[in-house]
Amino acid sequence: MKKHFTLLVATLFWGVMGILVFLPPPAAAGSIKLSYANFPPAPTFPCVQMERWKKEVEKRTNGKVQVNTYPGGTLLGAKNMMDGVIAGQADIGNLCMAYQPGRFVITNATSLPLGIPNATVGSLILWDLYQKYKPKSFSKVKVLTMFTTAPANIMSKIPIRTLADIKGVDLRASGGAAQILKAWGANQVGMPMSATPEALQKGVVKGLFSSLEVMKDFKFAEICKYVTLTDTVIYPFAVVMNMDSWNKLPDDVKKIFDDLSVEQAKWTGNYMDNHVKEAVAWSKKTQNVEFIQLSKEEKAKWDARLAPITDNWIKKAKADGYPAEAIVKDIKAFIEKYKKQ
Ligand code: DTR
Repeated sequence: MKKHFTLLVATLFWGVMGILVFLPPPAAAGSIKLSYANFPPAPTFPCVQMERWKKEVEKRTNGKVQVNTYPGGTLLGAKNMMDGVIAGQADIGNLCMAYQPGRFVITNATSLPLGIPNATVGSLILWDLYQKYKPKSFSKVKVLTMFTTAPANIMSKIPIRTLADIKGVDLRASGGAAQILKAWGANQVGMPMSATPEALQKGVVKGLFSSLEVMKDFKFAEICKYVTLTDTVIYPFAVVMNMDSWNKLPDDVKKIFDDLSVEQAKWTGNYMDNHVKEAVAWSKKTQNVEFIQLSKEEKAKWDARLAPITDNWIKKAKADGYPAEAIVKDIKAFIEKYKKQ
């Protein structure tokens, strides 16, 4: 009996040891380290969403993945984000596609004046569009999520109430929004958001065209005492990952990242929409900013100037080999779908 017992214990012992020897070691906390680059300063919305993604990933992987974030262009800047990630200078990067209009033709079509009402709807539309067309411009990276800003408005040092007021005024915008400023007769100056505070300070531009949360996050309300409400176009963003870094991830981590894609898009859109409201209230209350609502007749004139933009885009994109009509039709259909929800 005693002999049998000893044998049993020995068998169990060596059995367990055997299993331990052949099992892969459990992944230690922080065993996968990923760098995540971003171009604007930490308090702005692209970085707020980055920190939220980091927190969710670290939580959902039980700390197996550690994400080290680099805001403010400390690892990669606005214009070399995509190529830097492709080259592996960062594992992950967040880019504003509007800064390279010719590179991201399909996804940048979301910044045509088609009436995207807010960032939540915009972000979901952009993600659907990406999923449907899987543009070649992203073939060298893994796309983790996409999102958009809220619609753009004019923030300026001088009041802009009519098309006559905006004529020839130096205003900053990029990508699709740039064309819109030009159509209204402004002197459009292109630069990433990260370069805008200095340009405003030095007087290189008299204002900018963007979503209004920047009034608070960049303290533009201290300089720009006027906002002309146009609620026109959104700016699309993408979060991309180096393909080798992605391929090296274990399947359970890949699944966690994939499960987060659309959730992160929606979270960011929602954060942006709420934050714009906060920034507007703050600008009115503490900075005495005047919010100018265009009269109906004036607005009709501004809208009429935008009418040819989509048709011109279709012509050009078609000539370049893109299914341009279908893209515009899809964006319009996605707008209706999400507006209803
Ligand atoms: N509207 C785009 C993108 C943008 C909007 N808010 C922020 C904050 C930080 C960086 C970029 C942006 C733009 O004007 O560049």
